[in-house]
Amino acid sequence: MHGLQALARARTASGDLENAIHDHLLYSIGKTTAAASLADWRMALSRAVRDLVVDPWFETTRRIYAEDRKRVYYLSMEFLIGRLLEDAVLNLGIEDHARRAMYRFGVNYDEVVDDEPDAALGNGGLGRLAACFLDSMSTVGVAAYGYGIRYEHGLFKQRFREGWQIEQPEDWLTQVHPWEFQRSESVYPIGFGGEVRQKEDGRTVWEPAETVLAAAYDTPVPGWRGRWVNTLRLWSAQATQVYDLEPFSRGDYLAAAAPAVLAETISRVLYPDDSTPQGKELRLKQEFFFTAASLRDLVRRFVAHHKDIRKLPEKVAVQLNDTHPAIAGPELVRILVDEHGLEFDEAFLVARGCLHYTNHTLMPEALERWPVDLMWRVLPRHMQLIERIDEAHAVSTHAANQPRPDSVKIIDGGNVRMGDLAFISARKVNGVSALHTDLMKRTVFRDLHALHPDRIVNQTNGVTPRRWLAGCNPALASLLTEAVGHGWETDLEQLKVIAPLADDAGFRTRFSKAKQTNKDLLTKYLKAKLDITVDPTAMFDIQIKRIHEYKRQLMNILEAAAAWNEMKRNPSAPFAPRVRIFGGKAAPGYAMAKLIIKLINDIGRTVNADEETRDRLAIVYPPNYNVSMAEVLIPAADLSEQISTAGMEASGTGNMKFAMNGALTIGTLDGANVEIRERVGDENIFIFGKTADEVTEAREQGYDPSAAIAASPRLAEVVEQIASGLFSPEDPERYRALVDNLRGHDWFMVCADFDAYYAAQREVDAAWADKNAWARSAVLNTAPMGWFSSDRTIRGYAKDVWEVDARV
Ligand code: CR1
Repeated sequence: MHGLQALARARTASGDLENAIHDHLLYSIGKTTAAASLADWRMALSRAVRDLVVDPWFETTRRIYAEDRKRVYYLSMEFLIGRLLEDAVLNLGIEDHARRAMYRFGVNYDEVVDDEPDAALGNGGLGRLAACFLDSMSTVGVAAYGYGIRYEHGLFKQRFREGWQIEQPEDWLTQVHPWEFQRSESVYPIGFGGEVRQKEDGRTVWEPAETVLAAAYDTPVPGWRGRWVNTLRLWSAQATQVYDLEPFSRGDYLAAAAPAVLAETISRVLYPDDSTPQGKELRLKQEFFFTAASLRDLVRRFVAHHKDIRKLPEKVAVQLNDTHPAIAGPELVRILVDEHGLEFDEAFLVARGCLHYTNHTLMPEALERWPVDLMWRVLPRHMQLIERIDEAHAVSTHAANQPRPDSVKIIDGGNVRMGDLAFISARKVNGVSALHTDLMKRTVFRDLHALHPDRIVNQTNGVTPRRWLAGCNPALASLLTEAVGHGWETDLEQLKVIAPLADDAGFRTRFSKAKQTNKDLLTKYLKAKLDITVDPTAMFDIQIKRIHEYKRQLMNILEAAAAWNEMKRNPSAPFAPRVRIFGGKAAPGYAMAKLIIKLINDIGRTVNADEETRDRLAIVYPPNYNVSMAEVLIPAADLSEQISTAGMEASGTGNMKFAMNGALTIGTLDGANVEIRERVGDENIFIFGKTADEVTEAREQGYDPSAAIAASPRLAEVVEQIASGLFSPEDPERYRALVDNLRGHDWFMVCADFDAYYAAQREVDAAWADKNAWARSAVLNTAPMGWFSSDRTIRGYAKDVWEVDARV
């Protein structure tokens, strides 16, 4: 049967799916129904669902070739895709049948879905954005490949031991990954080190000292209803030689295996740093490894059907997700010059015609720099070309005698600055929110922007409403479908229709009921998984994201402690009962972030033990926050904490997911919060604190946190309690470094914004007291979220950046 027909049938009848599951269990997994474990059932169901995607996948490929479409290649070190089974079932529209089929086998569908390990091939926002973009490119019909690394170990698992973060290795690939196809024909040798030689015919050749193989594994990415299916191609590192026979025959088995172990190290683990790179040689090798393999692959695909390599930009748009793949500039030039015989100038133009770069952060410590000597050692030919690119750029923008500011140099102070390399190598450079894009022009890229005023564009981030509304929040999704009909899943602007219903008491009640259903589910989840009891009628106040000083989880927990003090002092004060939930991991080497985790847990321990305040305040920090946990937390949130120091959070995407699911935001005017406020209106969001310009100004004027503490008795009290060991009686000195930093430095302005935050939280309490008004605001948060669908974002890239069709 034709694949599309099979898919259509699978949507109308469950019998076929049932047979397919049964056959896979028997013939692919090799188990009988009687002997099958939960994991076996999951494999069988996953395989049966994957089968339904394969024909539409080939169909999509045929169309792309037939129409000779320009393709997008999204190069990203991270794809935080999470679980795939439930998402595929949702996208294909076969959930009822999948449920029924499993039920007939006597198996609980929800347990099967829950058995899947998260594919945690990313750290946070940047990686999750890439995953949302894959979903949207398949849904709006952009011909695309995602290219990344098939890490054997994704982001570490977080445990708490006495409240301290402990990292444990993640091992999602110890089980078969049922979604991927190994492509043994797509294997490329990737070189490192060695020498560059000038041939007699004038050609330059790079002779690497070491070679590792990049082997392709493909995962199909079905869009809505399987009408379009793109590919996520992840590269796994393999040794050119599995065994070194000489030491093996001597009986030295370790030495015999060593080359393979070393080679495979390249795709072994994801670096667990978010926004703060470590300049490790292995990381540089990872970056070059997947970038070079991806470029080799896309050039091969192009030349198979087109004669003139100079026409590459007509058919190829490469997106560099941050600077991690920025070596693509020199590598593409190298391919064009050394392998295709183009002159440097022309090669650079062709390369630049294909490349685009997204910047995700302005923090100076987050901009990648590689020492020049390391680069010469690992990538000698690329280093030559980087010098050439730097020089050519200087010549084209500055007269010979005109001084060139350091800020427009790629090589500076013994380092290669990857942001500048990416900027100079790219046709378009984009920021991820309006504010961030504006700040890019005014700060990090000010001088480059002046030289190339048309290059920077904005593409505000978005999130896929399939996973982050339809999938994770069935209660709200069905209410929305009743109100506006189907169609909002792929056209989120349709939700605007519910705005007037905010004034309809019946609708508000149903909206609140959906929220309560999700809060009850979260309550059960916390009880079942962590044995934590919370009151589902309390306000669920949630901050989930990586732990970072600029994200200010510290300010959140300080405010919780100040509220607790006030409750004790003034028992009749009108505090709304709250469950304050934290979730997130700290980079293993980030000592201050780990201390903040411990502080949250210490304050939680003290506050949760207090009988006097138990009915109004609980602090909960479930360990190992990941995509699957977010899918339970976000639909259950009443209040979304987006409280970064203004100017520091490039966009945020959690903020969008919360608002979409009807949570109200308390936040600063940072990143995409600004655009959320524009849409939900001032009266449906709690904005506080310094603006980005005010933060800069305060720093310039020599901000002194001790003055801010002195001016705020509540803050002073909490800081003193922490300093004196109230929350850590077994080790009163524990928070010395944290307190010293707050009193003496406080770069992220926790003290400066504290009182404003405290006041905003009391406004939240007051608003919570009027359940009707709160529900109204919640509806008015969901209604205008069309702008934050990643479909909108992808259409923007397709039009303004890639110049490709978006059409299924
Ligand atoms: C930013 O911190 C943004 C995501 C996706 C993060 C966050 O504000 O939403 O990117 N940056 O654009 C990042 O991970 C390496 O930098």
